[in-house]
Amino acid sequence: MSKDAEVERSISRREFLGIAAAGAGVAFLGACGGGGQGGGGGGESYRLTLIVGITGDEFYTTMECGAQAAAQELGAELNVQGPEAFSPAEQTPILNAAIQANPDAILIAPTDVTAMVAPIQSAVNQDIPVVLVDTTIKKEEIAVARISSDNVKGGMLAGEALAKLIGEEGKVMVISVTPGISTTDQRKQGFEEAIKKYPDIEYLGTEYCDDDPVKAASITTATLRSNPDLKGIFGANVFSGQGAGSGIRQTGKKDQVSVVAFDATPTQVEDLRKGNVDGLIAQHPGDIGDKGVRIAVEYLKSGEEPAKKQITTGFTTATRENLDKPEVKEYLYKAEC
Ligand code: T6T
Repeated sequence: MSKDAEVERSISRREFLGIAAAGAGVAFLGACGGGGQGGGGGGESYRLTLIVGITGDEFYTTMECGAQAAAQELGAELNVQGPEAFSPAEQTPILNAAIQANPDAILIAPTDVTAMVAPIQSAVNQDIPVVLVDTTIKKEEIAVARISSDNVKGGMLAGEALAKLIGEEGKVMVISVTPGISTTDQRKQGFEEAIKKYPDIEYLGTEYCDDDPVKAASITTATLRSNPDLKGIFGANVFSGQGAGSGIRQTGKKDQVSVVAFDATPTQVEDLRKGNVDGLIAQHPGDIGDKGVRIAVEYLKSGEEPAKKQITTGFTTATRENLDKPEVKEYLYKAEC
């Protein structure tokens, strides 16, 4: 199928996800063997629930793989759920239902720093320990711990990488999801701090795609129409980055515009190979999931919170040059476990 046909055929993300989620709903769980039940590691089989930020996102699929493997090893049972859109309105009823099921602990990636405080507080009020994975809330002290990347640092890494790619001069922009998501807001902050050092870089600001790659692609093509001399784009997460990549593909401007994006899904890796994207900041979602389960089980066993409540996981920068190196491949995201 030609690229243009591929682009023309693109359907709205929600439509795509409606289809995918129907299949993925099954695949999502299936992808990771549907709950540990391993029975190893100390006899007590805790029931854990992981609520991701959005389904159909390989960042969270990879996180689930790490979490399921740890649950298997520790003999815990892990069920995974998530909303079809990265929104507190869709995530809250899922959390409320999970609380009703009274699991031993909940791991959650809150979809908004403010709106998810009260729903998470109600879990804590019912003595269900909560571990925050990836994103956080304003009142994070109510959680046992938080495991995430250092997103400000990640944004600075992206800013430095993009500045180098464009020769430290020219117009750049950021495409992010929506204000109020702790991770992508921190990446934007880090990126802005990094490029401030370069007097010849003109920052056009941030546009939001509501986690829709089709919208991110049209933001890219529209910005290129109004700024035909655009030189760089930072995509703050999977769908912002995938959209920037397809926008560059659609306009054929890959030799003019450099794109650095957060995350490393199979689609993003393909765009990197083809030159529509020039650098990826891969997080380690498998480690976030693994550590989240271990901390939850340890807390259930001992009642002790970890010494440090903020546990920070690493990054791996992927380029066309190092993409096939084993130490990079290891951190590319999975579509299934
Ligand atoms: O970038 C990740 C995650 O860290 C962020 O909180 C939300 O977006 C992703 O899931 C990727 O789509």
